[in-house]
Amino acid sequence: MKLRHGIVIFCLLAYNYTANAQGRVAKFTDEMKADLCEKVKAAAQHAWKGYKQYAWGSDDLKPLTKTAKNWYNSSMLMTPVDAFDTFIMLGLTEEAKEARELILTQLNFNNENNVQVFEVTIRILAGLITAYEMDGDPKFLALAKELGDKMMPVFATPTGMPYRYVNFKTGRISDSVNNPAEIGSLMLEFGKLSQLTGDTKYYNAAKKAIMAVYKRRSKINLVGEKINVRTGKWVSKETHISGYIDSYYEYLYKSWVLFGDKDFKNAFDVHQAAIKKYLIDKTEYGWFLRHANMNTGKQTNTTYGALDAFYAGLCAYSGDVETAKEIQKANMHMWVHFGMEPEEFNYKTDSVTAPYYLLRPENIESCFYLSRATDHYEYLWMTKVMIENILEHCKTPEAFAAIKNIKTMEQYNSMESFFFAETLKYAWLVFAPNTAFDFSKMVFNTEAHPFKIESNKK
Ligand code: DMJ
Repeated sequence: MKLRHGIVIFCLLAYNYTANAQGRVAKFTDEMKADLCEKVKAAAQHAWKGYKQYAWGSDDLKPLTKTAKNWYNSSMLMTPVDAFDTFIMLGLTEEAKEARELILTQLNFNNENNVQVFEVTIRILAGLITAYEMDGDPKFLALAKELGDKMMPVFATPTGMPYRYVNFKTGRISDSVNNPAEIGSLMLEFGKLSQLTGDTKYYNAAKKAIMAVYKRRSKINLVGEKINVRTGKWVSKETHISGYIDSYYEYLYKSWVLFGDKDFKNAFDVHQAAIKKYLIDKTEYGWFLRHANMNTGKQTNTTYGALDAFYAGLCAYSGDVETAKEIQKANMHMWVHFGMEPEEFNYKTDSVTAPYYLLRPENIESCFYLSRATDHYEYLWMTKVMIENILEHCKTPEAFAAIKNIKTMEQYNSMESFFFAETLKYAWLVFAPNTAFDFSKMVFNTEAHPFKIESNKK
């Protein structure tokens, strides 16, 4: 991998913010932590102000045209639902009040939306569950239950694996070619709904679905990228830890933490051993994860990107801190090498294959888990670089915008709700006191909505 001209200076600077002349990581003072917490809070307020002014009641703000965007026919309040618990956590009481009021007065599912079950589950169902657990108003739980019930028809397949879409009005389900991430990443939310309502049907359906993927793993314990939920046959045998598969692994581990069900832990351990054996690619810039054939383990591609960066955090969280550190080295290289992380690049040819940055959280998320697992300042320095880059390049007069091309830093007309739910929350948590999030009491879903770990586990 060759370093580009100009990037070299950036990389040297990047190294300097983590290490002093003796090669030791410089101290990160309490004042610096407090200052960064304030900067992140101000960013959340700024982004919310833009949403309020130009997109109130809609799903998202389009920050460059200052217009509103809805995912479907009717708004699902993606931004307020995703943002609500971040505001509570960051102590933004006024903003939390506004989001709460909007959700409780406007959110309903009496419409004809044809929704993607995975996205609506991780953002809206999870956001409502967390809102209920944090706020206590039973209306949040009633909304969560209504939404869960609307989505239950997708599980009615011969394999138990869900269809991707459901129509709220007709209950019609569609798209039988699904993927491990969208199939598996319903477990925390539907399982939690069972705990809160006392009705086991949600837990059972979601468990049958995620375990149906596990059952169809290859002889070398890897899964493919696409699967037909009617026949149970793999449609794509490409394996990796990126989009379409990523949070399937994350939910196996987190479901073990949340529900104490050993089936999840066993499955996670089996996959983790295979991923380490076949997918990790050790380079001088850190450990990347390759793409391969799920049956042979043979490499098919050496692309890596923003979504893959979550894996360091999952390794740290599940106890494999040494692997996590090496992967985070690669993650940080990816960010610093280009001045901001690309959606995807080829780490062997050093070429960017998708040049945009969508305000994604995964790299910072991994720093959060690693900073807790190691107590090292290094991950605070890394987060400082990333969040300051975001504040510098993505800020608009009204809110924040994604980047269309990280080479030119031209902005793109999108501010995804996960910027509130995850990117800002994880960045703030990295600098906040450890008491702000207690791992023995809470688990984050894949959109960083915290769920309480019940003592009466299933
Ligand atoms: C989020 O919706 C979730 O983190 C999901 O698991 C992956 N994609 C986005 C953030 O990048």
